[in-house]
Amino acid sequence: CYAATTRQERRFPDEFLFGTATASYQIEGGWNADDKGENIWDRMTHTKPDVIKDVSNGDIAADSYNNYKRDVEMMRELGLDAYRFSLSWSRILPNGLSNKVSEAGVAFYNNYIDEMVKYGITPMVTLYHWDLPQKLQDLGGFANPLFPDWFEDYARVVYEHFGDRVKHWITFNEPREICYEGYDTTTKAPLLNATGIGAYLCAKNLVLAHAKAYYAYKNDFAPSQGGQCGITISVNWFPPLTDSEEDQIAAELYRQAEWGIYAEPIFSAEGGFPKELSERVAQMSMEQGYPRSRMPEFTDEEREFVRGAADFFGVNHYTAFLVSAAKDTEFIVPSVYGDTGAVTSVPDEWPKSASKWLTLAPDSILNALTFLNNKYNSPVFYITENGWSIRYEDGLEDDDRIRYYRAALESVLDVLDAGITLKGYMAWSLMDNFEWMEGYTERFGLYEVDFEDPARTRTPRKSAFVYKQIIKTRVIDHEYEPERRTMTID
Ligand code: PNW
Repeated sequence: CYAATTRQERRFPDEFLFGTATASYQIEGGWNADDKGENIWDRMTHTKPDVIKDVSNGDIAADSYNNYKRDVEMMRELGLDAYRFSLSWSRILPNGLSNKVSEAGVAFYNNYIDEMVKYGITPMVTLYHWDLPQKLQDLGGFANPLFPDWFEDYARVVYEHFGDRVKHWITFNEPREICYEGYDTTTKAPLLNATGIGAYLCAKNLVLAHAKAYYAYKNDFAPSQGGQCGITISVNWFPPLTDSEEDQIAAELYRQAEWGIYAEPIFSAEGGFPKELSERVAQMSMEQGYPRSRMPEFTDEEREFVRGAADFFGVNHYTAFLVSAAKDTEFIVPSVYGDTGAVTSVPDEWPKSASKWLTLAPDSILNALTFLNNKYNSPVFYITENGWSIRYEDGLEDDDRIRYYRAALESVLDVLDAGITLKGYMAWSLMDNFEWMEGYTERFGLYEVDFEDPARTRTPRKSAFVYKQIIKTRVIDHEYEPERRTMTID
């Protein structure tokens, strides 16, 4: 019968959005083009170049500032339904504040968006993907209580200029990487290293900023522009290593610290920070001699304001880790993971990428999305990033990336079969780019970029042909071998 055949074929629905994702600092270059202001990645890479593995930076990157037409041509070659990219705040507002809007900055994004829309590609725009204007960082950045106002002001400028064509808005990309890596440790700009303190402060202001930008859109723009606004959180899968009670508790605390402190205030029924973790931080803070918890509280009004402030949940998903209760591990005190008392491991048999943290874990998309769907009362989901790294030397034959994408997309089909509302999937990334602290040593691109070449020539890898075939046929054919490797626009 027809139903049985379609189930067997496992097709992606026609309205499912297939896309790719990028981020401004990682691809654009043009770091000081026209009147663009300095951001925290410009400052860090220029003043502390050694923190980047290959002592590189994003000054030119893939030079999308000049190559945007080629970028859109690649989207057309792949047959993408959608493209997720981010705006550089200091390109639009050179000083960070909205009293001065850069004409050149706005023109660049207008051109980029127009070129996509011309060919029927749906733009999905992230307002913030880690490149804070330096002037706002000088005032404390996400730790300043005025941060939510600054972000709302910026968001309004953006909706006003681009909202006629952009209907999918993402406020922040990955709060954990912003707050934990940037403020609690030294693994991302601005290297604050305020261990056990920075992440929690930043988390509260970030979700407030998100909610302000969300309601600005909902109340003042959505009625005429008719789009959606959400947030993207990195959610990997964190099962307990064993069934023991202590490993299960450890896994729950670990999930709360990884993504719960950002997701819970927005998507849970109660709002606010996750209960078990906030109780533990309060208790440990007391034992450590602090006069109050290192994790700030929400007032009732703030809690209500943030709760429910999203039209969709964007998930960046890459991998899984097994969690167990720490035994003899010495944690830095205080610290976020010290607060959890949990450690992670990865089985040897999971295939490894070029990135230390990234392995191919079975069924992790289905497991993570099922967990979120049950916990947060079935929101609308988009997978806003998912991808696999190789090394430059690996060239164009990226068979292990193909294996990863096929496994991931089978898991996406499992999610759809389970009745979860997942509306799209963005592969990270359209092309090789500046991989933050790893510089250009790890390559996530469906297209290779030659960073030695002033033209930044882009060449499709084998995986690009495979992804194209899946988008076109809406089916995963595990036997498909692209033969003639010339890209065309179909
Ligand atoms: C994402 N993890 O970061 C970022 O949004 C991208 O800018 C980045 O280039 C991409 O992933 C690849 O690294 C993540 O530990 C980094 O699972 C690490 C994790 C997740 C996301």
